[in-house]
Amino acid sequence: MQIYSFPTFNLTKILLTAEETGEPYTLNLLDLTQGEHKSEPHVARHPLGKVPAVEVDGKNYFESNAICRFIAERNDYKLYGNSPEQRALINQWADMATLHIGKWLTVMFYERKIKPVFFSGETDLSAVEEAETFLAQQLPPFENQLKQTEFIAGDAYSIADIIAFSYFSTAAHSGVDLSSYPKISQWLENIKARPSYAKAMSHLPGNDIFALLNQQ
Ligand SMILES: N[C@@H](CCC(=O)N[C@@H](CS)C(=O)NCC(=O)O)C(=O)O
Repeated sequence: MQIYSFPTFNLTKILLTAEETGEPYTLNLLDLTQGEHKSEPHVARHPLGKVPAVEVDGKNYFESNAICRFIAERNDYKLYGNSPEQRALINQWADMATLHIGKWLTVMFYERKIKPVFFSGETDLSAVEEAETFLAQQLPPFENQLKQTEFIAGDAYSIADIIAFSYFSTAAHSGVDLSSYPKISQWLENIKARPSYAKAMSHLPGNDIFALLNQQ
């Protein structure tokens, strides 16, 4: 599998899934500052000129969550449950993490970090306030679930954990305080302690998905 991306939390999902399942891959880093993600060859991979995108046997695929499911299915459904019921739970938590919590964590990350650092823009305080309001509603149910099960969709580590983790990994950079969520905080540390995390990060400059951001 050829992966095309610049370092971003959506790439984290794919790298962790590939490392956990044993999917062989080559990471091709695109230079964001040179606009390589908007170049003709990349737009052929991703019609919106976004990252990540992957190529397998001459075919291109985009959308990071869909790619995680694809990798898991190619590897005997590892990280993706043993039954339609298990997959329903995994998809449910992955979608909740993406469409709700992840959406607001992304707003915080964009407004507080990406916009000021890369675009010299001013943080939109009303957008931050809206995101904080929704996160205050949506984080407690996630915390409660982790009080009941070791992983977000049950007793097995799955792509739901990986997808959710990738959004949560932005929190420290956006000033989102998770200290009142001890289960979430511990779950994040446990994922970082897995060998797959260090292996995935070893492919990135600075061994960190956010190294580029911190250099700016
Ligand atoms: N839902 C997409 C999000 C893709 C996306 O927005 N990628 C961002 C980086 S995280 C990007 O390419 N931004 C550059 C741009 O839109 O020009 C996925 O999960 O793959």
